[in-house]
Amino acid sequence: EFDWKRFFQLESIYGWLEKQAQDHPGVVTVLDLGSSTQGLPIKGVRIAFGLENVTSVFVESGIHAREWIAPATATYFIDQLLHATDPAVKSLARSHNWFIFPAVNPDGYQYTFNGDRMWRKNRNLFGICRGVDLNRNFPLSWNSTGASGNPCHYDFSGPSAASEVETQRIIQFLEARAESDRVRTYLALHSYSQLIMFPYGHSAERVENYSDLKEIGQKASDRIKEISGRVYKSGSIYETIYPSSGGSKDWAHGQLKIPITFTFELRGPPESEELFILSAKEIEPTAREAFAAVQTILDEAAKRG
Ligand code: 0X9
Ligand code: ZN
Repeated sequence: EFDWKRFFQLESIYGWLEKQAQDHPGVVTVLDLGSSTQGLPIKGVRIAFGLENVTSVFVESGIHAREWIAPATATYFIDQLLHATDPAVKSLARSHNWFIFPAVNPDGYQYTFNGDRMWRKNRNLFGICRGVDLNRNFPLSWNSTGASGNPCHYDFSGPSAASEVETQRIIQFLEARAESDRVRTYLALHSYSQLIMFPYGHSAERVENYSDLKEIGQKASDRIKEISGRVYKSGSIYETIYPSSGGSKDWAHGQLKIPITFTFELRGPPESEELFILSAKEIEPTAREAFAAVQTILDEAAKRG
């Protein structure tokens, strides 16, 4: 049985996605972005209740393998959008189309269960070391800052921009669908640090809608504070966490021109513990506050047109 009381492996997540499609015919479609480096599908769902003229939200989750709270939160989002009885959530679900991909780095995710719990990158082989940090591999100011050229490092940006098939799958999908499906929001889920961040990561340059994103991010943080008392800091990636290039949101915003782009750094465990290993008890409260933040982001974005 699938729930939010423990962490699930890739197969269980994919099985649960298929079940949602069976249970909600005409609303949920399972999509596959294509095969990973090691031949696993990159599955997600499209949720569309069939209203005309809606814009779409794209949720990318699990690009970093060890951040297990991200796929768990993404499936929580799907569950809420399909099953919530709260009228505000029902109306939010219907007023957008949703593309939600819980585990865009399936090789890495699987490897954190059967190899190394602390694995971050994909599993592509480069001589004696493995893995490209997919969140350094996107083709906007690729490899300019906060990324390594060494395949043995945790933040290896890859041999070239968009060298990795996982990166290419996301890019191809969005290049094909962003216009036609009117994707106006791109959300990425990570852990840990309790941050709500927007572009850019590669430079201090302010995006054209900086003040909107700053205000929207602040409202989302305020909302989380109300819900759980947790403090999430908000600001641009560059000014909030650390400079980094080749991130998916920088590309989605700077290249694809998706206006509303946020990266969530979700909860981590207490500082004394291994920082990516969050107790399963934290899944529900973390996902709940993150979903409330998503509601706020979309409500606030709608107000601003
Ligand atoms: O370093 C990262 O990629 C992210 N932090 S994490 O601890 N989850 O690894 C920060 C991502 C910042 N986002 C972009 N550079 N787009
Ligand atoms: Zn991450």
